[in-house]
Amino acid sequence: MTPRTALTIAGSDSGGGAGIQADLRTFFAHGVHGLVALTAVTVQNSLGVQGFTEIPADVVTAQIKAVASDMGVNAAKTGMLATAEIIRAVAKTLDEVEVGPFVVDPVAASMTGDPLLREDALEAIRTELFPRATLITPNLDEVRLLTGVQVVDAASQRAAAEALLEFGSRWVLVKGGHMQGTAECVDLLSDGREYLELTGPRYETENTHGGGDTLASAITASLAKGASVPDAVAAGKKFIERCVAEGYPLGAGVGPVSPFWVLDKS
Ligand code: PXL
Repeated sequence: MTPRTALTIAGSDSGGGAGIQADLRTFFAHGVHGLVALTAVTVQNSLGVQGFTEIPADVVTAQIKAVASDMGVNAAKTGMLATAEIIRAVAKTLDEVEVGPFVVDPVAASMTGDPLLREDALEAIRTELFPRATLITPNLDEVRLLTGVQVVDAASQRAAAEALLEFGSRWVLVKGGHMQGTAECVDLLSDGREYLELTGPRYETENTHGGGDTLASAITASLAKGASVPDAVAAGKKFIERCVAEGYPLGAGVGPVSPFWVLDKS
């Protein structure tokens, strides 16, 4: 049996916790074959990102076309895109090939605060990628960078969702995990008609590296298998909760979230 496929258009994390490494193991954990268009190579460990080198935009395009034309892509996601040139190349390529539902995780910086995007590139994410996206999945720092809205409560979270939908995605998931002083993590999913609150536990852990990537790729994997956006997001939230609960220390800084619990199932 040929499995479903999902494509990640993202960067490599030498520490193996985030980026394509997180995406591929999340696809695997969902029984989905992972495809990759590599955008950048980061040099990093648990203490931070020492630097990155981007892949030439035409090579990013060629990777997407190679897999889409031959193997087929049932769903795709973007993570670290590094430059405005790569973002424009991805947008143009997605108009030319079929990739199914398309999730944009607007990665701007690492958990340690190191930039993963050149400065002029945020505007390109808003104008080139959001209008093509089935779903966008910003955290609260990215919401502030993209809209200027500072989310502090349910009302500002809803205002942020409305502002983000103006950029043209079908759905937005405003992730509440970074909200201060809340006992639970409340994410808001909306297509402008429905506003769905997803509430889950907040775990006391330092080891959350790769959490955003893992959630976006879990959602993408479910979409590749034919789930609706609300079902894929609900399943993705359950998956990331377990991965956060089981994150482990590795190195002196921030350890990764862990999908190892799926091994218990076999
Ligand atoms: O979690 C965001 C992210 C995405 N992609 C790469 C990263 C990180 C965070 O460090 O390194 C390659």
